[in-house]
Amino acid sequence: MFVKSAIPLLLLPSLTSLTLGHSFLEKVWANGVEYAAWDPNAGSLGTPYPNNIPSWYTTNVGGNPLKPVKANTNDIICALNASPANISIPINAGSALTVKWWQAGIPFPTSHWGPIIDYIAACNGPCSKVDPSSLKFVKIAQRAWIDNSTYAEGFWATNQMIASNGTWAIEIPSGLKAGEYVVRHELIALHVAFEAIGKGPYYTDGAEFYPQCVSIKVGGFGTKKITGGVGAKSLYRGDEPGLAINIHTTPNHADYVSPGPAIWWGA
Ligand SMILES: *[C@@H]1O[C@H](CO)[C@@H](O)[C@H](O)[C@H]1NC(C)=O
Ligand SMILES: *[C@@H]1O[C@H](CO)[C@@H](O)[C@H](O)[C@H]1NC(C)=O
Ligand SMILES: CC(=O)N[C@H]1CO[C@H](CO)[C@@H](O)[C@@H]1O
Ligand SMILES: [Cu+2]
Repeated sequence: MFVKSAIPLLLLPSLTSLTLGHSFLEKVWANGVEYAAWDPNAGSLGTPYPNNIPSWYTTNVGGNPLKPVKANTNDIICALNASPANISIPINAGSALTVKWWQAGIPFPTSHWGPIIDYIAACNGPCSKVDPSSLKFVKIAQRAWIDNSTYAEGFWATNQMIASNGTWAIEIPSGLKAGEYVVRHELIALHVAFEAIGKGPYYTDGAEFYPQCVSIKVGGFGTKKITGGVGAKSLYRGDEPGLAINIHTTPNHADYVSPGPAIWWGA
């Protein structure tokens, strides 16, 4: 939220609601096939939501973050006013779903240090028809602090994603049972997470959540069935040690604990 547009807003009357510098998915790859992702900025200017992309619809113009105050609302599930993609893309269990973040010439602001966490939920039928609030997510991957290099806050998963020009590979668990699933991929930025220290759950300020959802279809003969997942509205409160934290005091965060549940046994 610190990033301001350098472009005089008077020159861009139709874009005055955009906060440039935050981000959303530009592309997705699965089984060697490239797919476009949904561009909410184009959507706000009249581009219809396509019926042949796997990333979910959202009205999140500017790719803005959700604050802890939204952690128990529908928006935390798959971004602001999200609804399901019309297709679920084929992918083999055990292979990578690769996503790419990009907006306004950058993947994501480097000042937005924090973890990258991936979840998966079974749709129990076509994901295009699923009620988002019925999805029960399990955590399949997380990466947070990496080392004490580069910044006074250290080098984090978000910095690694930026260094890879916005791309991030999400391994779909091997042996996952055939069916349609929603992958909930999320960046969490901690640069202003200190604002929530001592404020209790669901505070108006603090850590920034950037969820994005992609619908996939797994084939094959896997046997791992997802059990024990939780609704996305129960993932975070905002006052966990990994969310209400001042990361600016040291580049060493080896003791950092990512928020949310433990990694699923099947991942
Ligand atoms: C970074 O960590 C290394 C050990 O991995 C340590 O030797 C070095 O002093 C640390 N640097 C800072 C600035 O804390
Ligand atoms: C980084 O990504 C942008 C947006 O997709 C692309 O135009 C550019 O060519 C990429 N740069 C490199 C070095 O791959
Ligand atoms: C034909 C069809 O079902 N289109 C849907 C595609 O996805 C968007 C976003 O969820 C829906 O609004 C459309 O109804
Ligand atoms: Cu921000």
